[in-house]
Amino acid sequence: MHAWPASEVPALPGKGRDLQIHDTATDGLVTLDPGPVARIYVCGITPYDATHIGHAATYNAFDLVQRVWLDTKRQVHYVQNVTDVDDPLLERALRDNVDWVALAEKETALFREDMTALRMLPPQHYIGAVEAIPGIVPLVERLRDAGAAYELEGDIYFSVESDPNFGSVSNLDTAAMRLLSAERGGDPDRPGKKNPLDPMLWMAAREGEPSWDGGSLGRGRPGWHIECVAIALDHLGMGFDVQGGGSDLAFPHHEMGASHAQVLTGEFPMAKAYVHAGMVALHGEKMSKSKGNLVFVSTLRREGVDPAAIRLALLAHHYRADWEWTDQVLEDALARVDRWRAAVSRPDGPPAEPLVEEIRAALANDLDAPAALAAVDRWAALQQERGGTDEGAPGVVSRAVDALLGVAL
Ligand code: 5CA
Ligand code: ZN
Repeated sequence: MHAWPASEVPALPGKGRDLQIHDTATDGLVTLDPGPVARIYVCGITPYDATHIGHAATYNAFDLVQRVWLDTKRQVHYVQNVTDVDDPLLERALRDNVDWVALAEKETALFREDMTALRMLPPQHYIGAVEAIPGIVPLVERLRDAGAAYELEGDIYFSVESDPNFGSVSNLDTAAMRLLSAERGGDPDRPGKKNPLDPMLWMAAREGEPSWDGGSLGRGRPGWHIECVAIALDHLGMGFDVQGGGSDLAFPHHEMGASHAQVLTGEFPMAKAYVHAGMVALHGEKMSKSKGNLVFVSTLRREGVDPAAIRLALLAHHYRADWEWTDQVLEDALARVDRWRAAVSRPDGPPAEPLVEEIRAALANDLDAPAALAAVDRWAALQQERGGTDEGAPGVVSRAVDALLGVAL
């Protein structure tokens, strides 16, 4: 499917630094050394209630990763999926008595609008689960033929015991994995499974639900984890630089995906870094579609909130932190946009180059956007209090804020 238009990324004087980022698998910072083309896969939305501030915060983190890479004069190959068929989408369509295809299309269209307004860089490949089915079926067949998958009443399950590295992404004990599996789309209590954690690869057609030709698998639809593996391997191959998502994807989604890929290719790991963003809450609870405690980007936009302020509200929190959306967060961001705009709207000002280096250093250090914002705040305050004589400095600052933070002043 088509993604959304790219906003221009201004070129800056000098060159950015290599990105050091937290990897969930090793629970430490890794310095990534991508080749001339950095490769990133970011898990996309399940399109039934998009785009809430939690989604936006997660995509903001991975947009920053790309902006750091682009600033090191690399190209970026970015792939994102859309889980346009899955249980929660079908359940919502049934609840609201709407066609599931129409629901997915509507929410995906809204997501594109929100991403465009927030100046998130688009993926080169934006792939729906449905369109990926022809690539998913042969992978499931291969896993089954290799003895890594088995059938249970027509459904096909992946055997986690077939992967010697199972557990290496999330590093959780069995009890924790079992709990999260039940919470996040798994079915640990289904009788007949070899291991309660085994995830579904292919679900046999159910009465009243959409299904596709699965060749030797029979009619059905794909499981969630194999969807992302098929799309990532097809467009990026093994050993890409970053797989990204919110922290609720570390287990089971990224763990299972890593296992599928390992058994399929015999290679390890699928991604050099597994990077996870913190969860955004509202009224003390994680913003989630199932709970319904959501603030939508599109609602804010309709109310006339400047997308640049929404983006600054996201950037004011470290991507790995869990944080809470409040009116105050938005007010602070609105005030910050005003201060920054006033500061760059003069022909001269304090020197820009040291600030550009500060922003670069902050982002290269595990995407420390709050530190980058603080540096711009200091420059803007200096401009406000004393001004400066460097001709063109405000223009450089404005371009740096755009190129590195995705905020158009
Ligand atoms: N389609 C799958 C991924 S393949 C999925 O998880 N979709 S989603 O719509 O539920 O979430 C999309 C992304 O937003 C995921 O990376 C998820 O971790 C992230 N996300 C969801 N809720 C929040 C939240 N409250 N705070 C931060 N990120 C969130
Ligand atoms: Zn995914």
